[in-house]
Amino acid sequence: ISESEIARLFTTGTRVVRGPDWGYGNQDGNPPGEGSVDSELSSGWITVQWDAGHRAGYRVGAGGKYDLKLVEDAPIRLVDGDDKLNGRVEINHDGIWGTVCDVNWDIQDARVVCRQLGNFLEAVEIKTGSFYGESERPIVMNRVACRGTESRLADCPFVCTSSRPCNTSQVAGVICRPKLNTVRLVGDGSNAASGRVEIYRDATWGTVCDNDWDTDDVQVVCRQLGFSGAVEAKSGAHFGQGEGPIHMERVTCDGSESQLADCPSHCWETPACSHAQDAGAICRQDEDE
Ligand SMILES: [Ca+2]
Ligand SMILES: [Ca+2]
Repeated sequence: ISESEIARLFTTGTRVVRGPDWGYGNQDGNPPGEGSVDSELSSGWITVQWDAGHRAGYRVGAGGKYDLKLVEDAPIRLVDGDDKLNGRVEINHDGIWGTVCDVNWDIQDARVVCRQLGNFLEAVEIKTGSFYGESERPIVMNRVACRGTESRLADCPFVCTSSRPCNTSQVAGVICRPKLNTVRLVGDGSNAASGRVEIYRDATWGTVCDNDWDTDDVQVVCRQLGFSGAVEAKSGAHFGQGEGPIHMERVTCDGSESQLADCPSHCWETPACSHAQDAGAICRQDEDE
């Protein structure tokens, strides 16, 4: 996360938490607790007004030193779909999960939901009329009116159901999907930083053939996923064989591309290889540096 992204996150009023043993060095010696940001980031510093009464300064982000965590405000989730990317929209307000009414529910609203669930997601479709089943939970938002650019569903204008009740058969749902050319690392023995390389294309996840697969290619995959670089390219389905299409073959990254999809490959031809040749990647993690 960059300094400018941190500045965007730690704005005045943002709720923050500090756990036991989180003190970097001897930064303030204060106990764990909750509070809110009292002044915005300047020269790498913010001040926090703690609920316990004390006020303290924190240096955030510089050199990867973090003492604070944002309190996740109004988190959302999709439930009762066939995976985590589709389902009934639920939002947590004051510790209670509630649902959303489908009146005025549209794709602009769904865009905000999918983005809040993950930067790599986009909205495909909205569902209305309690498509994912009725729920016992209270309906807490009605006539949601997102512009589509908000970062959280809670930031969109809406009418409270205390003033405008909504029927339990009118609960809203959403279908999200990964954006085109999103990559992921999966398979046997995989973790966040290593696994079989899969890329999302033609509305489905597919693998990459290991012909010409090398560390220049892995470098690009790792950076696209937010790692600092590559450790090793793996071939021969090292992390197990994938399913579905093989989306790329003879990948020829020079290592400077920002995403795997920018690298030349034989994309006019059906790859002449099998899943026994699925490519893998091992990325560099901080503790390896
Ligand atoms: Ca709307
Ligand atoms: Ca290559």
